[in-house]
Amino acid sequence: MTSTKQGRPPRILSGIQPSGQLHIGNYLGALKQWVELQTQYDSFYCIVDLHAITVQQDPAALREGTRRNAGLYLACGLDPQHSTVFVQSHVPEHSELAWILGTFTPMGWLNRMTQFKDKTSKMQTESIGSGLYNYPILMAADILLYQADLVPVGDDQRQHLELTRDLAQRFNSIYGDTFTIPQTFTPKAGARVMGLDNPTAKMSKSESSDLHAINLLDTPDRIKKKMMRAVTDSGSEIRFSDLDERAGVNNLLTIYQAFTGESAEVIENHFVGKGYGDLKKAVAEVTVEGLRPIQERYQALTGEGGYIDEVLKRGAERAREVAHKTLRSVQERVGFLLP
Ligand code: ATP
Ligand code: LTN
Repeated sequence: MTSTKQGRPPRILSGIQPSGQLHIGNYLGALKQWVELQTQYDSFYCIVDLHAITVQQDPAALREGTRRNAGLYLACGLDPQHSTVFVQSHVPEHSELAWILGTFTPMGWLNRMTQFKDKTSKMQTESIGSGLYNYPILMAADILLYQADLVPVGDDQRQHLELTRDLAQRFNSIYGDTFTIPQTFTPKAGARVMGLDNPTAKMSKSESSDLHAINLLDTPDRIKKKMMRAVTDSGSEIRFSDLDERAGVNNLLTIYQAFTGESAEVIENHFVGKGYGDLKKAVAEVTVEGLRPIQERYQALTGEGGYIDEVLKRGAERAREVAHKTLRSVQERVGFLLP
């Protein structure tokens, strides 16, 4: 690990909501990079339950989703020796810093957030919770509390990261150097995996259609069935493309590339003279093989009673140490009388 100007190893923070089943978009866009980066950074990876409740959750399902996310983080390869894995609500500093940052956030900045617009486009204005509107502020608090240098996320989070940087800069310019300005890290392949049933919309946990997403715990049979029914087009050419009408085939090729790590050229050559059926079969195969070790580790981990809870407990303790230090310095700078 190299060290930063503060004389400590560079840090990472990222998180995923426990709002449903994790899918290959979450894996290829985020988790896979987390695992690859964990040995080079002091890494903090959280399960963002405070974010999840910005839309209504069933309490039992939320608890179960939180444990399942933790198990999947570990099964994907996060190693508690290298990574601090914790639940966001176990570290109350997140909510406290979010409140303070909110007082520095112009509504104009929040009004520009496209994720908020997308998520609320079909809701009645009166029923939209203010937590959903303030969501990016809590995300900024998550990142800034740990003085993260790097935030590995999928493409859809770029705008939230920009707001985080703007907020940090605004605070620093008023009160002096307080927060590290974080960089965004997105993968070359897999930063934006699209829905199999609708390749013009990103794959998402909250989409209810059964054919929309490949979940990390789907059986090989289900993966094959979903892939074979993925939307393509009426053409026959198997090439990467940014045309909307080619989005289905492009998405399948992207998934193939993210799992195999092969170049676009090698992949296109591989599929010369083949049809969409062959492509779907090949993508299903690399997906099944890519998820197999994760599923095996997940079964083993969840069989070890208490292991996941123990990792989360230790993770929260370590996270709190770091988070508390930043919060204290913020409270001091804004002029709170410290107890
Ligand atoms: P929800 O539908 O509940 O809002 P989501 O599936 O979009 O959830 P998040 O918890 O919002 O997932 O995202 C967690 C991480 O996974 C983020 O880094 C996000 O950028 C990444 N991610 C989510 N969906 C995709 C996708 N389709 N392709 C690539 N990365 C994705
Ligand atoms: N908003 C993110 C999840 C998230 C996050 C974070 C990601 C919450 N806090 C901090 C990176 C860093 C999303 O993917 N919807």
